Amino acid sequence: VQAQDMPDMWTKAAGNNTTHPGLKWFRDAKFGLFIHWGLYSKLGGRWKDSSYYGSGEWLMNRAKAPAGEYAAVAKTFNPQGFNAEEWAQTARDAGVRYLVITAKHHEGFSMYDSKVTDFDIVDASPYGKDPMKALSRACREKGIPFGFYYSQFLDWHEPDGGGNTWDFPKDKKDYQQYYRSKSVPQLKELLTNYGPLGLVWFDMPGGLTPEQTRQMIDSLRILQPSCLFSSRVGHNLGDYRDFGDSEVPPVPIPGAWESIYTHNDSWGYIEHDLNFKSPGEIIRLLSNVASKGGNLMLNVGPDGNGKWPAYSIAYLKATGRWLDIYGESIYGTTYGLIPAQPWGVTTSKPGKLYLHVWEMPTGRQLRVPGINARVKSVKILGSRQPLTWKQSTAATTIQLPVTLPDTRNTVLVMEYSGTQQ
Ligand code: FHN
Repeated sequence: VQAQDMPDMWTKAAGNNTTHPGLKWFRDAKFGLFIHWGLYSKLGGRWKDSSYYGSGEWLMNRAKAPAGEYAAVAKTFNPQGFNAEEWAQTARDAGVRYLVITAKHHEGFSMYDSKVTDFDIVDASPYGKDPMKALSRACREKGIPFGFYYSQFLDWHEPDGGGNTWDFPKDKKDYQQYYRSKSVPQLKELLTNYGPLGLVWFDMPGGLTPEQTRQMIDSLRILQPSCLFSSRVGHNLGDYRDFGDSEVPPVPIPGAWESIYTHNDSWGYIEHDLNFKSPGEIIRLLSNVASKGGNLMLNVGPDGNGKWPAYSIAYLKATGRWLDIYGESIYGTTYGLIPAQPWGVTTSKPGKLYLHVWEMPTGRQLRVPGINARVKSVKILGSRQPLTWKQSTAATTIQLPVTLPDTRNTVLVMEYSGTQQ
């Protein structure tokens, strides 16, 4: 199936701002780290006597916790184990090329020092420090573009915020007032107090017309013209496109876009969720998304003490070790030139086709159809040993060795000259 045969929902332009200065780094980055961290991280999926699985950050909503009672959790939120340098180092070891963290999720609690409200980690919690200052600095020192997730409409703590109808009746809500008094001023704080941001990751738009959304964007844009805004700002006004959660488009998509997955079954920390994707699953997911031309942003959920699940640390570092060898086939690439094959997927750079071999093909004969150019060499990345191949008009067939260095994904680079279709 080719892109032109797919319905609009997949192929619609990825954001409408193709000249934005941030798009270059974003498109080359390919792998981002998402972090959901808030009061829900301390609760870990438990409210009173009930335990919830999945979407830990939705706990307040799922338990219909009264806003006042839920807010009291802040008084015991004291993530002494948080260490910004350690987080940034793990991100580096994982090979991610940007990091996005929740400044405020739907629960309404600000994980940074906000002057707009007292319901924030500095004023309402014994922790009393701004972890976002430390993290933005640590990321900058390690050369990792840093961004904030911000829930601009859903805010279950505020009577005028979107979503909380169990405490605050819907017909009494003034969404405009909410934007004026909290969202927009907070977004301005985030764009002012944390140095240059790579992006702002908006989520779950609502309550604004296209014109109002445009005005909001304009008022924020002047603070940091190089900062990207995600498509969930609403009304197709973002700079790049985010697909739905855990969604990869079935065909290559041009432009700048992102697939978003979480490491286990929840965005926020859930104590009893150990369903972590293995390094092999992450590596194949990353290469699959890259083979369609997009970025993968993978989420981890640190706990209420500021520690990442041990599995997330171990598996992300294992992914980073794979990237140390095969990163050339991910970073700075675009979608592969041929569709997915029984053996795996492809990514490309000018004059190079990267063959991501997930499965040993029958007879160790790797068939690459449709290369309309002269193949010059085929090698396994990380090895100097050239492989033998035979090219015909229909396909190039490569003879693979008996064992491949990495059974999860061994990448071959095929260099060619002349035109490619
Ligand atoms: O409701 C949120 C959810 O909690 C999480 O933050 C995800 C991440 O993409 N975004 C929303 C659902 O799409």
